[in-house]
Amino acid sequence: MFHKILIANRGEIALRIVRACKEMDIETVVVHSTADANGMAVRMADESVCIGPTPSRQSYLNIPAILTAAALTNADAIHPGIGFLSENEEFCRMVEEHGFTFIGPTPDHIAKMGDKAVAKDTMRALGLPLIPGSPGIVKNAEEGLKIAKDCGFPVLIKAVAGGGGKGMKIARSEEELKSAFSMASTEAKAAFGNGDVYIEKYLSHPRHIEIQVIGDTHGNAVHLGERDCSIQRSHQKVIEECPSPALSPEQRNYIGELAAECVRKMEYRGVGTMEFLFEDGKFYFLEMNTRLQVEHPITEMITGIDLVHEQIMVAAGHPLAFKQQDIRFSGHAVECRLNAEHPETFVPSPGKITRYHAPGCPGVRVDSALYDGYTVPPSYDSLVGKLIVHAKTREDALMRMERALSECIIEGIHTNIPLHLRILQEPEFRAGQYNIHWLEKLLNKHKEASKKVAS
Ligand code: MV4
Repeated sequence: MFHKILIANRGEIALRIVRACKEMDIETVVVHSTADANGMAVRMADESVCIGPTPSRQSYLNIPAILTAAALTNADAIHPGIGFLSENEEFCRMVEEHGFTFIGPTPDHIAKMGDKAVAKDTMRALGLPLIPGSPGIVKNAEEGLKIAKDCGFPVLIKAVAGGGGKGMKIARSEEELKSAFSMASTEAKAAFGNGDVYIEKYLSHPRHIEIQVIGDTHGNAVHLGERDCSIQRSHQKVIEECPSPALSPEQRNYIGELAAECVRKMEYRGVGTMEFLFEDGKFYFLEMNTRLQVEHPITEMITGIDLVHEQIMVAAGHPLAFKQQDIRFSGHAVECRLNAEHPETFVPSPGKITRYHAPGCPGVRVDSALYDGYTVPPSYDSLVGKLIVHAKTREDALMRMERALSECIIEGIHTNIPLHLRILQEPEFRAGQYNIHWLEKLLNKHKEASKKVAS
């Protein structure tokens, strides 16, 4: 087992990993930028190394600085956390080349799943259902028209180099296709330096369902159920829950087993998440994330499995401690992402925390690095914590979430807690009747309503 792990990340996820290491009696080194010198993870780690100034490029993305810190502190392994270098093939390769263990998949799997076309080809070959459309890049509008006619309008023209919703154009008819095709390609060329596009059937009202998987280096792989991540705004998840209110036990087993089978066949090592769109009872593979996810705690709450603990065990060469038949799903979990932002304008709201009180009682978990007197820096993303609840039923979990949110005190900055409370009041949300567009439609409705009041 590792003696010392270096955590190449910051904020709540760095603290999350420090905590898992402490429970495993593994020493921790946290690297940080000058802006994060007072971060909770730095305070809780056994050691910390300042690796550069505030800009991520000069700190959390600074590969030589991170590797040097690992060497100077005699770390055995490096945990990349989420974001930053966590899906960077070159970093993964360099970590291994310098004699450290990368706590995550192999560089080849990072590269394969990081290339959307290769990921789709891999999953197609493994029998996963894909969104109908072009097998690869579409050279021109004429070719695009043929594909659109095959799969039926509306279609989505997607930039190969795009992601997170960037570089996507809808075409609802033959007439629209030509202009949409050239706009998508031109914009992609300008935005990403690569104008290649592909075409897919446009799914107009899907849910975003992701499957948690984990594989070891002994040929074992299991799934840990799904998470419904459809409550999102501008491609940023806001609330996640599991199990999904939209899936039947049969659908859950079907897609879970399929995902686990793919991981087994790929000989994938570590935790991973397979993302799907789910519409009218059908799943469509979107992409695979080769890292831990922000929303991993809700899966931990219903399975009782510590995913960071498992990541470390697998990276150290241990076989999974459980088979698929050992995994039990119990109750319902919900996560509200706590952002330092204005609840209506979403403008980031960094600053000094003048008062902080976290909620408690059974079934309430707070993953946050906030504390009284901490200053939220303006230079990183606005996520400052996650409020997670667990209860026997979805109704009880939503009730508990409302109580916990109301009890949560974070003063000195704006947070999106009022937005969460508003969402929880919505009958459609309480009924589990929502898709990926639901929140943005709700916010637009509120915006229209407040304009009317103002006029
Ligand atoms: C789609 C889609 C509908 N139909 N593809 C957005 C970012 C990228 N991950 C893929 N995305 C989508 N692809 C087809 N053929 C709708 C989306 C989409 C979306 C997907 C998942 C979660 C949130 C989303 C928000 C807007 C659009």
